[in-house]
Amino acid sequence: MDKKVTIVGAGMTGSTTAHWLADKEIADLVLVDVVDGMPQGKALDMQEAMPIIGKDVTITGTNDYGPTAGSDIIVITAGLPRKPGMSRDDLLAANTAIVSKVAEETIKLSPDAIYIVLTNPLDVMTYLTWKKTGIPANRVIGQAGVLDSARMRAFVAMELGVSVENINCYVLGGHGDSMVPLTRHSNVAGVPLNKTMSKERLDAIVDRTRKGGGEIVSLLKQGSAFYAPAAGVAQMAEAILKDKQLIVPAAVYMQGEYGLKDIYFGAAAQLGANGVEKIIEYELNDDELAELQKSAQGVAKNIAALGL
Ligand code: TXD
Repeated sequence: MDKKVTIVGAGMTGSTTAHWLADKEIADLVLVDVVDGMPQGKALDMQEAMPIIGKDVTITGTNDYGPTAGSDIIVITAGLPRKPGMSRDDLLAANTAIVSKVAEETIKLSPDAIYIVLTNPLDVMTYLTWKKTGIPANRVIGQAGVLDSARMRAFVAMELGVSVENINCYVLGGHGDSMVPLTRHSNVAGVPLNKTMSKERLDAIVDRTRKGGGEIVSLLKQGSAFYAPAAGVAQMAEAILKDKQLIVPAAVYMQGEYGLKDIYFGAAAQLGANGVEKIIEYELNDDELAELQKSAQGVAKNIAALGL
């Protein structure tokens, strides 16, 4: 393949991202991890699955960065996941050290790469990656909104018994409990969401969406969600590699949208060969805007704590 995607952190989300991407047959894959033998073992196992699913993808596992050289996309999932009872912000200190190193090492060998960050706390780690790589902000994107919106879409589909393909939901804001599901802009085959169910049911879906990550963490008891987050990364990587100009909610660098500046934050972003090609700004009412700004304050506080 003439495209290469590197995934740093070959744990649950990293290896599952490789799995979804291999199935799309759009790039060769490199899995990097600090654990001796683990990325090599997972890569080889996945490589051996390729004849079965009929995909000509080369998957390499490594503990050093050499094989990552010339990557088109670098996905960062390296870091600690949440344990039950932890918030995403509790991961800040440990993951700052890990993500800084990963960003600094990878950019040396792949100066033209576009970064997709997954490590939590997501908005802050995306900002950190942008700073540590020193590349233009359009080439650093955080994955959260695709996942949060997909959770909401899944819950709406379960409620209404309608195909997930008919359901459009948009969750903006920081990737935390203050995220902002935009119910007014969400719809089922064009019908506004609030016309499809009672306010009570819709409120319950909004609440479940906000707590969606925690629901999985408490069920799994160790680690956090991985199938859906990884599917989100794979969709974003595909949009970039194929220059699809696909609009998805993602953590992007805000330059005045919704009155926000100098933070990475969840907004609708058009993804193409240059990474973030455009940010789409919705018309929000005063309540929606206030919720977004409140969410932004939490992210800004953590970004300030990085002391960059
Ligand atoms: O939507 C989202 N953004 C998220 C984010 C959804 C799910 C998980 N989210 C976060 O991603 C989670 O809170 C964590 O911060 C990361 C990774 O979660 P994952 O579930 O994949 O964690 P694992 O299975 O522990 O994998 C992390 C791997 C593990 O194998 C470590 O050995 C490795 O990261 N690791 C490193 N790899 C390379 N280099 C360094 N320095 C390193 N340090 C740890």
